[in-house]
Amino acid sequence: MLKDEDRIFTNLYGMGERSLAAARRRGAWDGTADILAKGRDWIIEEMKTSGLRGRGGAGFPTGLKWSFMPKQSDGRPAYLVINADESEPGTCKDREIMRHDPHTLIEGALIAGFAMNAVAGYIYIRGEYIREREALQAAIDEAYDAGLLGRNACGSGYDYDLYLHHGAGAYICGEETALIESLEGKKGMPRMKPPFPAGSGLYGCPTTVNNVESIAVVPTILRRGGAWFAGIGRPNNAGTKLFAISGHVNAPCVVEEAMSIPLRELLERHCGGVRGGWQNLKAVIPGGSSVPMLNAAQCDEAIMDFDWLREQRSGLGTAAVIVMDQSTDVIKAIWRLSKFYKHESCGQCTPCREGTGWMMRIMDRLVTGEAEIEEIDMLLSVTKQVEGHTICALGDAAAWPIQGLVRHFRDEIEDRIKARKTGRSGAMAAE
Ligand code: L3W
Ligand code: SF4
Repeated sequence: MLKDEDRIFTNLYGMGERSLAAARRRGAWDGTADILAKGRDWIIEEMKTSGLRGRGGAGFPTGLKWSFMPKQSDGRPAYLVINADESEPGTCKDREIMRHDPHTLIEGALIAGFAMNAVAGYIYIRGEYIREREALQAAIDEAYDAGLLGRNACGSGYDYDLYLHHGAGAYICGEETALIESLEGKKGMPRMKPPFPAGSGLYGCPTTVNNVESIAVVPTILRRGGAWFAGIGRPNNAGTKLFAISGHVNAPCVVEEAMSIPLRELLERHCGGVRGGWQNLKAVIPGGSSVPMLNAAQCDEAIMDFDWLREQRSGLGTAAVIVMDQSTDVIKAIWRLSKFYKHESCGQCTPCREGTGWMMRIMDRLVTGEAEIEEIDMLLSVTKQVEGHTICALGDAAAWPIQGLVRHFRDEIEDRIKARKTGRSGAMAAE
């Protein structure tokens, strides 16, 4: 369990003001100039020591990612891009940072930008986050007025501008290269990688894309030391983490906890437990809609971190925990996600464009029980042809939840098909 003194986000619930003065009282912008004075190499090394892994879904080591940025300018400007296009179903953690604690993000953006010698930072916020955009812009304006951003930012001798840009409602713009395309004013379509953004990103220039939470934890890590952050959680799974918990719990919430907290403790300590008690649990999606679900037996043992969940053929993803009790029609839940991915596919690669349609159409038949038993394996085979064969991770994200469904609930799918054939009405009609 995370100790109160180790909490980074002390205004997560908006109990205090979000103004610069209030943020300063909570410890933000304390000694920022001293941190910058320690230099770029020190900052990057300290971030590596902290063990912070990216909080946007992939868990790539943040310090290592920063170290890919060129040390010496080759004439091209460098950029930091902050991914605030929080669109993964179930995920609403970055929203809380932006609307209640925006100065943690802005201070982090300055330090991260400095560490990678960026001339500017861009925060790409999802279009639907209108109030969050207003809160963030007001905080950016305050920071400029106080001399914390802009020319000679924070008295460091370093010039750094921070811009807020809003998206227009496309999930795919949360993929880092689609986001870059969108920032450039083009249609949000992912690029092939490599080159990675550090080599050629925004306007063909060195760019690092980081998630909001990854950047907002940076100032506290550097004030308290990388070793402090690394001491929370398990090796390779360090730090504090925001979990967004929704679904069949008594009190859904966003909460900052220690990485590697057991799932059961997370739900019972912060959410009043599963509706109807732990024994009423059916399945949990532990990391946003893109990762395969856990069944009840796995949930008994579950440790909420990157490595444990990966060993279980699931993932921490964005740490959006979607809880489903025994009343849940899991086939329908995954069918709904299939519709989502089909709708959000940008369509530029064939396995994803066609495969998401195939998967959704078979799911249409499974959810009503109209399918044949053989179609379950046909569906699995389609997921295998999509997985790993696309430009970006959306193809995988569409395939994995279905694979998890079949792995854990094949019996339920078969029962529905058999019930339909024998005329019993166990089947749910698709909406
Ligand atoms: C330089 C190398 N850079 C990797 C960088 C890369 C990126 C980061 C991770 O997908 C996942 C996805 C969603 N040289 C590099 C390198 N990098 N190798 O490291 O890269 P990658 O490709 O592993 O992942 P990704 O494309 O960033 C993200 C999953 O997250 N997801 C959630 C998505 C939704 C949100 C949201 O709503 N906020 O994030 C949930 O699971 O499916 O698997 O920066 O450039 N050799
Ligand atoms: Fe577009 Fe899908 Fe290909 Fe990603 S995997 S680039 S969303 S078609």
